Order: sequence, then structure tokens, then C-alpha cells
Amino acid sequence: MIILHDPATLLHDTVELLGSKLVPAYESPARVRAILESISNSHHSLEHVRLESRDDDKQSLLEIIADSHGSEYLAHLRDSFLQWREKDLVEENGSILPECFPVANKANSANRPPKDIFARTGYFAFDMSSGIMKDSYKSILASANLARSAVERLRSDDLSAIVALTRPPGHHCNGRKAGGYCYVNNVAVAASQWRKHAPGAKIGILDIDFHHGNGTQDIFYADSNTFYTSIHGEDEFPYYTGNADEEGVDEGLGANLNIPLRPGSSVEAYLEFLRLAIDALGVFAPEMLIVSLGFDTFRLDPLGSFQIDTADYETIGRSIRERLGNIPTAILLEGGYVVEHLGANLLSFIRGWEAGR
Ligand code: SP5
Ligand code: ZN
Repeated sequence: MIILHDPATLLHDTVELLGSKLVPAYESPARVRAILESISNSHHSLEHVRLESRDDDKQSLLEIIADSHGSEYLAHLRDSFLQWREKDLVEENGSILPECFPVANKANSANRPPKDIFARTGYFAFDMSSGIMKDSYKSILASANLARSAVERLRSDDLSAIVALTRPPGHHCNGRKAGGYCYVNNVAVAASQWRKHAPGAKIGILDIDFHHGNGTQDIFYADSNTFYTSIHGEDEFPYYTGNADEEGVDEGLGANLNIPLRPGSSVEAYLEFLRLAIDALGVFAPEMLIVSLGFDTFRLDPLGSFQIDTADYETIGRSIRERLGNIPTAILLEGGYVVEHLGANLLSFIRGWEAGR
């Protein structure tokens, strides 16, 4: 398997409010470092991508991101840390977090960015796990660029699948707000990149992070050419989406399939529902598949509650490949927070994928 990594994704290192404590964000550079370590001891080929050194690449990347992300939001991700710095509101090695979120109210729909520099951080986020530090924007773009590069490699090399070590992850971002450690939706970037070559192409998205990919669902909710399906913890973060009755809207009605599973679900239950998601994707018959791969379904994960073990990821990888493996697939990293097990879990998934042909 070819695995793509950009060292700039390791720069973003922030804090979050978790429960009652401000802590180093669980979504940390150590996650990808651990994966890199495991890959270096395997036969897989790790390829480095370096966005920073390519200005022309950055320009075209921004155009692709702009398909699904608002310009004021992107400017906020780019500029807000420096704006706080200029006013000495944050230390050079600090992080900025929201102070106040917009709420629907009777007087107005609170849909304009506020002028106040503190308030804007809340306007462009939906939770307190999306801190912005001095290098966040570099990592955010590097991560999105990995998603784009994965698609380019799939197209040019005629590969069945490729893995991108996208960090920060993307599936909670809807193009207007950061949240759940996500700033740019890497899945949407990959989809746009594919459609740059194949306008209107049917694309399938399989989201197997523990959490519902509210951002991805939102971006494609009215799109009949994009089938989104997710298996996730019921009534868990991000709390306001992920119900089975969310089936898409307008043209997109029927192209969204949510499969919430009880917290604590066994691997047997998981695999049964995974089968449903895979079958639905098979029926949709996309020309390209994107997998949002999260390892917070792991039994020890502090942010998840499923009973999935390392060896089970092999079964999961194989099940997907057996049914959908003739579809070019970009596998993008989402969550997974037990650093010591991340590498083994990813290698297990890939082993299954490779066995499933
Ligand atoms: C990409 C990704 O996996 N983002 C997840 C962010 C989750 N952040 C909030 C977690 C809140 C957990 N609350 C305690 C639940 C303990 N079961
Ligand atoms: Zn997650």
C-alpha cells in the first residue's frame, strides 16, 4: 500500500476543553508519529508530500477547498492567530479557542460574522476542541493537500487504493465551522479533486470513524451524486446529527445513510451493520470511493465505546475491499486516540484490504 504523509501535518499542536479540563488535544502530532513508526517497520511504501515548497500547488489547492468552504471562514483559519498575536491576546506558543457561539434568536438568525476578534473564533467553530495555534493553518492545508494528492495518485497510477495520513482530520467540518478537531473537510477536497477530472462523477463515502461525520453529511446532503454512509456511536459527539432518519434532502434524498450503533456495541454487531453500509454503497455503484477511517472505534479509545480490537480492523478492511475493491479508493485518516495502538490498527486494516482482492 502507498501511504502519503506531509511533515507539515505534525506542526499543529493545540489544546481542547474536555469535560471540565483544558488539556492538550487528544488529536496530537504523536498520533501520526506513531503511525509513521509502525509503517517504517513494515513493507509498505511511505511517500512524503511537501506542500510548503510549492506555491502553485497551494493556489490550486485553495481553489479546490473553496468549492466547499467559505472564504471568510478560510481567512479566519489563516489570519486569526496572527490577529490575536498582534493585540497580544495570545502567547506565541498558545492556542485560541472560542468564547461565545452564535445561537438562533428571535431578533436575527445570527448569521453574520461578528466584528469582535474573540467572538469571531466562536462564530467559525461549533465546539471547544478546535483550537488554532501559530502553525495550524500550515497543517490544515498540508492535510487537505494529502487528500488531493491521494486522488491524483489514484488517477495517474491506476491504484486500487491509497492511504493519506490526513491530520488534522476533516469529517466534522462543513466548510463554515471548525469542530471535533476538524478545520477543512478533507473528504470534500478529495471529492472535488476527483470531479475536476470527472465532472458529476458518482462518489461514495464510507465513514467508519466512531463519530458521525456531520460536516461531510452536511456538505453533500442535497447531492444525489454523492452517497454518504456512516456507522457511529448513537447519541455521541457531535450529538445533533447522525440519526437514521437523516436521509438527505431534495435531489440528495436517499443518498445519505446513517447507521447509529449503541455505545458498547460488539464487533459482531459492528460487522453486521458495516455490511449494510457496504451493500448500500455497492448498490449506488460509485466510480470512486472515499473512506473516512477513524480508529476511535478501538476498544480502548477514550473518545469511543465500541468493542473493536486490532485484529478486527483486518476483517473490516477485507470486507470493504471484497465488495467494493474494484472502485478506486482514497482512504483518509480521521480520529483514533490510543497512540500506542494506532500503527498496529492501521496496519491491520491494510492487511485486510490487501487480502480482500
Ligand atoms: C475526528 C474526531 O474523532 N473527532 C472527535 C472529537 C470528539 N470531541 C468531543 C469528545 C467528547 C467526549 N465526551 C466524553 C465521552 C466519553 N465517552
Ligand atoms: Zn472520531
